[in-house]
Amino acid sequence: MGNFYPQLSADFARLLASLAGRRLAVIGHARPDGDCIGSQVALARVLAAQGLDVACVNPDAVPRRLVFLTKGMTFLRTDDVLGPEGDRLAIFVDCADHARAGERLKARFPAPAAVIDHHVSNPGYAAVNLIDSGSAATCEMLAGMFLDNGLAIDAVAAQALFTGIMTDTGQFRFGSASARCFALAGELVARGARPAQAGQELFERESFGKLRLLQHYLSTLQLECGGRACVGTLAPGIFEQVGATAEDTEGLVDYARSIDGVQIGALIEHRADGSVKASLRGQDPALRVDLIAAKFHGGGHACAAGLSLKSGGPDFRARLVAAFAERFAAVDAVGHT
Ligand SMILES: [Mn+2]
Repeated sequence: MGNFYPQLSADFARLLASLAGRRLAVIGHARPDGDCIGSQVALARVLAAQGLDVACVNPDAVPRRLVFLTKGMTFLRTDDVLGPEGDRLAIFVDCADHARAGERLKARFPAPAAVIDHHVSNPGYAAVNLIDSGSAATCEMLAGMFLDNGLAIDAVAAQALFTGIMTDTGQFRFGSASARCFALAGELVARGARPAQAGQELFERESFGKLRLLQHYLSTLQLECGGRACVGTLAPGIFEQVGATAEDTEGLVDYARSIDGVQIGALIEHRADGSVKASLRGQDPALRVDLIAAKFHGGGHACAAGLSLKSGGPDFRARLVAAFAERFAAVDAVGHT
């Protein structure tokens, strides 16, 4: 038994004791990723093994490529919990802020029992706030806390946790992939996680529409800030045009960042209703792309952040590039990167 999270694991044990006999909702964020779904599956299974009535709740559907983690699990949508089914104590996972689960779930569960998350921008909006921005993934935190507390992790939960750590570390490539990540991944494989299955489900089952969306995104890429930033845009209607879905945008922005010399990659998504969404990826944590996102009411991590505006305005791209330039100047001034 390791001692992965001495303080958090003690807090988690107290939380677990306080939940006895309660009905629970394990809530994830909009456009759920591997870490979100993996956290929900694993936490729900461990809580259910304690005899608790648990449902997972998401504002959006489980993405096609993550369905392999959720077989046999109860995943509800926002509408399902607006009535009596929603009389549950809420635990939010991987949600940097309360509204990441959507305004309706936030309103339905105004006073969460707990939040378990690794986003640096998380303000702590629950009664119990288990937050560690030094962790690569919420699944890493959960795996460590389960093991520290001697809680059994079955093969399904192990696969879910492994997948969350794998996806949030970019297949164990990002700077956040610590010795603890690898140690926990080993523990999870020993308990039945199957790396080959996770890799196959996630990366070898692309839709044709996804590749056509990528083709379009690549065709829009432009270098900015003297080649230190690269921005690509998706125009309204592009999803219908190429036969892709909103979840197919996942990973596109990484191509912009992957160019030699580019320190910030961006994906701007314009919608027909005038709203705009942007994903930012930084090469170096010192760039703090979450601070850039925050200028547009967004947030996230030092190397991965996003924002969403009801109305971007015609000059949104220019304003975003200006914010990049400002950030580069600030970072250069203190001698980073
Ligand atoms: Mn995460």
